[in-house]
Amino acid sequence: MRLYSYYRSSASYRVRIGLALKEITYDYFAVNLLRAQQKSGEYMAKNPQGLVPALETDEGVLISQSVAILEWLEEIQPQPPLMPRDPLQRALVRSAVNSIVCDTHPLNNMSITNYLQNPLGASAEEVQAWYEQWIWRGFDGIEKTLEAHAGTCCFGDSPGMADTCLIPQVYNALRFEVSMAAYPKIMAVWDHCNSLHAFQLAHPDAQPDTPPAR
Ligand SMILES: N[C@@H](CCC(=O)N[C@@H](CS)C(=O)NCC(=O)O)C(=O)O
Repeated sequence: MRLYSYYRSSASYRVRIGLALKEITYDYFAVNLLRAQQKSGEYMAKNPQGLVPALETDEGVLISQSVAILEWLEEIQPQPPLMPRDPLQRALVRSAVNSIVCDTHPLNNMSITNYLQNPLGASAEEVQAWYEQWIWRGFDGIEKTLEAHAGTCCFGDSPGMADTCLIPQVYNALRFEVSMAAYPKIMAVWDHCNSLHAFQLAHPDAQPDTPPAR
């Protein structure tokens, strides 16, 4: 299969973690967001949503949306599982996932923060305040969830769907210098997950399109 990805895209990072946890090999196809390649005619013909990630199956079918891709991976290759078996636990994991992918990430996506600046005229300080506001609102809830359910990972001691979504969001927060002082549980999960090989393979610093270190 082929993954359309950008090294710093957190939604792509989610899928890379899922693929690495399941040890599924894939071809990496870089889509450079800074050059707006996600809006090119060639890419839009494949993925009319014009976003990364997208996963092309061996049959040539293109799946967009990171969580749809992760759920499909879970269905075609259940081991190791990204979701618990118990229905109530599954609902709790989905709740944490949705908090990140529906309520936090979309508000801080590059196209949103760019729009705040142009045409809306927000200053760099206002954009930073916007960014922090939505990260903190989301992470306040996630921290409480982890207080109740975390082990070394978001839910217990095995990395799963919630970790695939949380770790890229923390990466983004740190990249934009958002204070994480109020979130010791989130940072403990961050530290643990980053010690795992699958998360290291998926990290933005380790992708084929990662620019060489200066
Ligand atoms: N809900 C989508 C979000 C995808 C998304 O927002 N991707 C960003 C990168 S993280 C993107 O392609 N941005 C380019 C743009 O907004 O034009 C998913 O989970 O896959």
